[in-house]
Order: sequence, then structure tokens, then C-alpha cells
Amino acid sequence: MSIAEVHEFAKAIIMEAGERIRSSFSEKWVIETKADANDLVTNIDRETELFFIEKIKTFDSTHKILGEEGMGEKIDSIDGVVWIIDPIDGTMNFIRQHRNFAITIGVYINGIGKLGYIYDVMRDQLYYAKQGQGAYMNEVPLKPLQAISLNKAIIGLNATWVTPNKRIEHEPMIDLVHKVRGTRSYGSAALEIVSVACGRMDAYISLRLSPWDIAGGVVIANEVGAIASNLKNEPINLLKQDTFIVANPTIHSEIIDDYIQLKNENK
Ligand code: 2AM
Ligand code: CA
Repeated sequence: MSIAEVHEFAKAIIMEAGERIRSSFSEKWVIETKADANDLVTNIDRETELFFIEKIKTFDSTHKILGEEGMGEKIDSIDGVVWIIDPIDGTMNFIRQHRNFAITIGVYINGIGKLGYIYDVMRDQLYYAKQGQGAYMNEVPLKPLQAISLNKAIIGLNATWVTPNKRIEHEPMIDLVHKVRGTRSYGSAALEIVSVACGRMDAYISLRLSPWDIAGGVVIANEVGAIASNLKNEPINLLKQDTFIVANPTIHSEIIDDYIQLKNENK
């Protein structure tokens, strides 16, 4: 099976899932919590993930599926063809705002990102990329990123990381916030990554993301020249939670170097 065939199939099931999510607004959702009181999940998250699993397994039963809601198989290696799926990225926005959430999927072959998708369901905007063949929004090519300096940059950053928290020292983040022109927080990692890929923001940082939050976005970001890594400047690991930065290439290392230096000074 060719990548082009997988791409056509992926696009079709994402659009169908989007339609099902939009139709679900007329139903009463079941809303539950997961790891903590603010970690929300609905029956629509779960049903959408199941929808993808059933479609993909019928398409090719050898493909593996890693999904946020855990309805795919348990995966301890990313060998072979692996679909990494977040059926709804930005569930809190889905529930409270009825917008600003996305379906996001990355298709990896032996750990290499081949296809990436972020579907902004309510705006009906499908961002996608094929490795080495550019990135698109509804078939319109995204432009390569322009150089930018840190003092003119807009950075996506959740306020959690600028206040005392149990995961990281927040002081280096305060310094970054003072250096840049502005900060934004949209509540969907996928939509924030796509904002960087489109040049609407110049970096997005999170201190805790899971593989499904970023797998699709990283493929898209790479195609426009953005750089994605963890905050130690190591490559993305698709099997664990980690820190994350995606940035315009002219400021990626500067942000990380400043962060590491300030972190060390604070020790
Ligand atoms: P979600 O809506 O799919 O849970 C919110 O700032 C962003 O971070 C969303 O993309 C959200 O994805 C993600 N997120 C929220 N809680 C998370 C957690 N515990 N682990 C990883 N990602 C999380
Ligand atoms: Ca999700």
C-alpha cells in the first residue's frame, strides 16, 4: 500500500469523524474525569477513538494504533506502521467553548513521521503534511517560516508553567515571558503547534505533553522548517510524556539555551 493511499484514507476518516463530532452537539454528552478533576473526557472522545480504530483495522489489520483514550493496543515499540491519535485535543474547550479543539493524527513508519493531520473541527480546516512534500491547509500550501528575533516573537505558553508548579522551576519561564513580544494560550496543543507552522505564533512550549498531543503536529511543523524537541533539545520520544517545544528555527535554540542556563543558575 502506498503512502498516497494511506493519506486519502486518513483524510476521509478524519472528515467523517469531524462530521460525527459536529452532529453530537445535539446529544447529551457523558462527561467524566480521568487522572485529576480537570482532566476531562466525554463519551465523544471515546467513541471517536473507537471509530478510528475500527476503520483503520479494517483498512489494514497490521497497522498499530496508539490513542489517548487507550482503546488501541498497548504499544512498547514504534516499529512498523503506527497511527498516533488524539480523537479530541482540547477536550475542555470542546465541552465549554464548543470550538478550539481538534482531531489530530500522526502516521509513523518505523518511528519516522510520514503523515500528520490536525483537523480544526468547527472551522472545517484540515491541516496536513506528507513528509518531504510540504504542508497544507485545505489543499493550500503553508509558507516556509520567516526569520524572527525573540523580542518580536509571540509564544504559546500556558500560565501554569509561569507559576509555581510541581513539575518544573517556573522562574526561567518568567524570564522568557519578559523577553518576548507577547504570549498566547489556546488550550489545544495541536492547534498551538499549527499556529507555529502557519507563522501566527513563533513558538509553543509545554512542560507536559503526551505523544498523541504532538505526533501529527510535528510532521506538519517539520515541513515548514519549524523545529520540535523536548526542552533539553533532545528529539521527540513518541512513547512517553515529556516537555515540548516547537519553534521557528531562528529562536528554537535561543529559548532552550536561556531556559537551561537559568535553570542551572537557580540550582
Ligand atoms: P487534551 O485536551 O487532549 O487532554 C491543554 O493545555 C493541552 O494540553 C491540550 O492539548 C490537552 O490535551 C493537553 N493536556 C492536558 N492535560 C494533559 C496531561 N495530563 N498530559 C498530557 N497532555 C495534557
Ligand atoms: Ca484528547
